[in-house]
Amino acid sequence: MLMRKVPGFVPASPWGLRLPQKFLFLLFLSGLVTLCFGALFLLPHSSRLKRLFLAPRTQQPGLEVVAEIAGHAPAREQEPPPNPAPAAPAPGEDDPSSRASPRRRKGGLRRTRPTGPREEATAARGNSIPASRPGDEGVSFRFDFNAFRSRLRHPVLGMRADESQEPQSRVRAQREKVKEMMQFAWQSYKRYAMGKNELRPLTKDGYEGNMFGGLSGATVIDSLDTLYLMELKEEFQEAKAWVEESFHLNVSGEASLFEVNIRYIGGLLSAFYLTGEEVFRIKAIRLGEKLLPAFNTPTGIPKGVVSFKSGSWGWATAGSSSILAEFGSLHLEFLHLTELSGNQVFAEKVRNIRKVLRKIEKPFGLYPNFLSPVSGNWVQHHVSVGGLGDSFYEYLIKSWLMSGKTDMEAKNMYYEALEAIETYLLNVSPGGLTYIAEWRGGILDHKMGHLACFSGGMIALGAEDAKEEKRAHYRELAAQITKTCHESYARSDTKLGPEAFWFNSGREAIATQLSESYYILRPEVVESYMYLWRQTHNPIYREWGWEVVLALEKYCRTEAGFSGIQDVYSSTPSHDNKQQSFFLAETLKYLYLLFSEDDLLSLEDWVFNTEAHPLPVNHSDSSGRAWGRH
Ligand code: DMJ
Repeated sequence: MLMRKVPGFVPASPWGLRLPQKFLFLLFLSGLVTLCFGALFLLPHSSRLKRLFLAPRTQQPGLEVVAEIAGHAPAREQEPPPNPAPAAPAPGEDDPSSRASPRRRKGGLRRTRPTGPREEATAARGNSIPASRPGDEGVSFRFDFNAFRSRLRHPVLGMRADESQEPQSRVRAQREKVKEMMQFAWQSYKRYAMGKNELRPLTKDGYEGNMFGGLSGATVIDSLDTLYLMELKEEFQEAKAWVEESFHLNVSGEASLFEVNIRYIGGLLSAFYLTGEEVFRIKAIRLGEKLLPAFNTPTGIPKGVVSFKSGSWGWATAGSSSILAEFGSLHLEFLHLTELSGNQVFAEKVRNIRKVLRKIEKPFGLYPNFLSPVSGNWVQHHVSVGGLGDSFYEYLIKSWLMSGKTDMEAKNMYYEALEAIETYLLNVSPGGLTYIAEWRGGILDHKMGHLACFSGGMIALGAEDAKEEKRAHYRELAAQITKTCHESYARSDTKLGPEAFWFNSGREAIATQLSESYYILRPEVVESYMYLWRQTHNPIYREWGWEVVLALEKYCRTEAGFSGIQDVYSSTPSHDNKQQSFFLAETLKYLYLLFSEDDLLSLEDWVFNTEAHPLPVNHSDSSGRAWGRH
């Protein structure tokens, strides 16, 4: 309605109020509105009122991720929001959709969130943290551990070759030796550094480092599955008790998303799948939730560093690019986090990463190592199958295998990437050694990092599913690369390999400077021996593995644990005073598997994450049910 101004006339308000009264009324009204909105934003996350006003969270059916894992397109393709949606409510958080489902209520599981670490442990033991999550049909989620175990094709620890028949066999003695090394590494850590991230064997104390955002006990979590499979039962119980009572997640530092994922999440997931102990499942999920803020970038490609500080957006304080090997090595663990929690957010995050990578243009079909999480463009054209790139390729072929060979997208991406690598990076030295060089915008660095030596095992693992005409070729390529990596060990004084080695001016498979001559107990070479052994049963791989055992004993074993060395070309090398957690997770595990029967953690049932933590393959039964679904 148009109000015309009449000079000298003060209009009464529509409610017949005078000016002072009207002013007071408006003042009161604005106060009330401010109060209401203030209250809305100050209320706790779980508040119903807040849910009413803020964007609703969507929960997709648990079966959708199984379909995705099984290689079927999800029913609805979802564009990732610029700032991805928050995680579905954490276990114990109030979720309105749970009220909508009488069937879910009937499940009767308490949804009280423990408030501190001790409560976490207690709740875990008593299974009072919910095993159920809402699906879109209101079907309660429950992970059925027994159903999962019944679908494995082999007993987890194998049929146990009848040891009494060959009590003195060499391979048995070799296996026992590796077990003794693990026991020694664990006991030294326990004695001098229990609860710290890693042991410093020379100074006989612990080391926290700055990769884990305040989380402790990396060595404990990394050791769980190795202790279990070596049947070091007492030691396993010590590790488990520490996780129950002392592994606290209420930390607030900045952590490497990749390292926390592969070591902690991977270690906890494996420990759960091997034992069915709820404490591992619950801690894995809780920790997974703490990683989600890292994905709050415009593209959904996570930054490398996540802040655990509450209320933080999780953006890294350092670095403007994300690293291929880091954001490309989340897929296996995150699908299992969804599997064990029913929370689709984890799977959505890695599905989005895959989508970005699939769409982006690749120079010559190669994947450069750095990507901007803001623009989604490559930052520079450095390509490597070693550090910065390595486990991205590994996770493509392992995603295919973990899906029960149904994730066609991963399979295609893997073989396409491998073809490009072969075309542009693969070389044979004048001395006949096959190696994968590094590529800088078209120029090759004729070097291989120790990290790149995992690729022999990866190519062997992928050979069986390649096109018929390529299979023998990939088997041979895997063997040749593994032989080259062995040469890098054989050409040193210690029979341990350097961090990087070159193929230049007549010098082949050796480091050219002291700064690349160190060995930090890395696993990649014995990892490839293990895969090549399982594929070929050529005794040479056990021989080469045994050479490594002897060298570790001679040069890396100290009075209080194992240590890296600073120069593999010195017969009296100095120690670096660090027993890396991956030595217990990977190096000793792969050596033990090398001297064991093939059905101990059979590759038909398990894939190893890039920290050697076994995660189960998705076998479905005749009705199409998979993993722990029933
Ligand atoms: C481990 O943490 C993992 O294997 C990772 O993929 C690479 N680096 C170390 C071992 O060298």
